[in-house]
Amino acid sequence: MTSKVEMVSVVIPTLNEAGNILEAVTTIQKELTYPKEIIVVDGDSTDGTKEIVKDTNFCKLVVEPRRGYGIALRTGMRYAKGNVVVMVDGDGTYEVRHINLLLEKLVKTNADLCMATRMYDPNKAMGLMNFIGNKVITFCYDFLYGQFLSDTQSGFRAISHDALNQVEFHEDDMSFATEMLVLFAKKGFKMVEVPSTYKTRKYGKTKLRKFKSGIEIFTTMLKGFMHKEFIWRRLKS
Ligand SMILES: Nc1nc2c(ncn2[C@@H]2O[C@H](COP(=O)(O)OP(=O)(O)OP(=O)(O)O)[C@@H](O)[C@H]2O)c(=O)[nH]1
Ligand SMILES: [Mg+2]
Repeated sequence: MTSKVEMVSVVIPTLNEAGNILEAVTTIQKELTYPKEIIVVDGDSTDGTKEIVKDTNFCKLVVEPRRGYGIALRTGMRYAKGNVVVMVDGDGTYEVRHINLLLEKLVKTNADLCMATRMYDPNKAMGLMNFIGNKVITFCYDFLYGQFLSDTQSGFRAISHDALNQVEFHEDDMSFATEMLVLFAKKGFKMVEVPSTYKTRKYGKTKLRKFKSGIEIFTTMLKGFMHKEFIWRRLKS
């Protein structure tokens, strides 16, 4: 439940995003109208990302040398002081200008999580394989957990800090995003979406290993489902 945004902690994982990070953080600094802190969790990049972040003078830089998207976000969230945490990639692909829309919807619907969904993006910037994989994962997730989300793999989310404190994460890499939705569904937390747009990467390489991540995401979804009381509750609902 989020009735008010007092302060927003924006947590951004980066690994060699020197050509993307400045635009992302300056846009957030300019557009985000609530009291805020911007925490960049860098995986000890070698392309100058850390130096760019330091030079902004408005970001907090945390260096997390252990590999993994989930590890980076979990580390960053430990530093977050806001009552709302926003997570977003530092690769310039999400429309960070829409950050206030996520926060407004979170409060208006009194939700615990608001995600930017890329499924209504008129530019259709998501690659075909990612789009199909996402659709299959999202269909299975909605079916198993009784939700109506359209883009479970979106990494642009506004989250109640209080809700985050009530769950325990274990996933280290890309399946972290799915683990969050699994744990929130099991707690009965309210999850909503806001349509947003998406852009293709202009600089650097993707860190997503599609096959490995796909297996990990399905394992996470099924592991979460395989608890007797949860299956029973789902069947009764
Ligand atoms: N600190 C840290 N950041 C990471 C790590 N792996 C990925 N990231 C960052 O997490 C975000 C998501 O990774 P991406 O490579 O963009 O993955 P993706 O969004 O699935 O793939 P794209 O289609 O290329 O956008 C990016 O900002 C990465 O720089 C890591 O091991 N450590
Ligand atoms: Mg990305």
